Amino acid sequence: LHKISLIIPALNEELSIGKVLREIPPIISSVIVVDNGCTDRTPEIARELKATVVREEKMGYGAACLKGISSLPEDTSIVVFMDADASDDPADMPKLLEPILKNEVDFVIGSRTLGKNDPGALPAHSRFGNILATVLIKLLFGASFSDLGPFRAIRLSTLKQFDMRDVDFGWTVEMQIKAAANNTPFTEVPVRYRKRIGQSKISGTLLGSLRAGYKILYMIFNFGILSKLFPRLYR
Ligand SMILES: Nc1nc2c(ncn2[C@@H]2O[C@H](COP(=O)(O)OP(=O)(O)OP(=O)(O)O)[C@@H](O)[C@H]2O)c(=O)[nH]1
Ligand SMILES: [Mg+2]
Repeated sequence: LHKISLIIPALNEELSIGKVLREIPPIISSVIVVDNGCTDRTPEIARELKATVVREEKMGYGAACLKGISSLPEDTSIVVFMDADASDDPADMPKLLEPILKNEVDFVIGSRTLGKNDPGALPAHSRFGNILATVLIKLLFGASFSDLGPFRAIRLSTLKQFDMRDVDFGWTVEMQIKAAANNTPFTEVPVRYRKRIGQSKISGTLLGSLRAGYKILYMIFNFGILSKLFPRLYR
């Protein structure tokens, strides 16, 4: 039987974290909220709702995810990542996990471009960035993705092989590039994307979007070129 753990990186999401945690379906056996330097009530609310709360002082989405991985219950076999801002719909979780539970793949990305989006949930520049990034990944690695969305499920053994490094916005694309480079069996399932609750921090701000976009492209070129030159480093 699989033990499925959920990691939720959170930076000041007190307006949404309660709703997110209340909607988590029973297929998940443990929930870790990574407090990435919150100055609001996010960690208290998460604790009240019986999540395990761990703190990561080093800022950054990837840093928070890495902390979550190092805090997983020992018997975890599958890990799900989901944002804390209520933009991902926890009701999609069984659908997201199904291809792994059926032993068809090791990694599943929740695709927001294949799924239904609430109006304005996925801004035009995010769509554009997704297309650019996924086309480049296809050209450099031959793997077809339709999104770099944060909502995803992966076997823990596979994730450990990836030896994830990026500490900020390159995290999601790093996982996908490594899946492509390692020929990891993966698939995508359509997920719903909702308008986030609370203050937008990346996609809704110009600076945040530019930084994230730059980081994502840097990751793709770095791995895309270096992994071809030094393939052994990437296995
Ligand atoms: N921006 C940011 N988010 C973090 C950090 N650490 C954890 N997070 C959490 O990571 C998730 C994704 O960040 P978001 O700010 O929602 O990023 P986004 O979805 O690209 O853009 P917006 O929803 O428009 O802000 C959220 O649950 C954040 O609370 C961090 O250092 N920076
Ligand atoms: Mg968000």
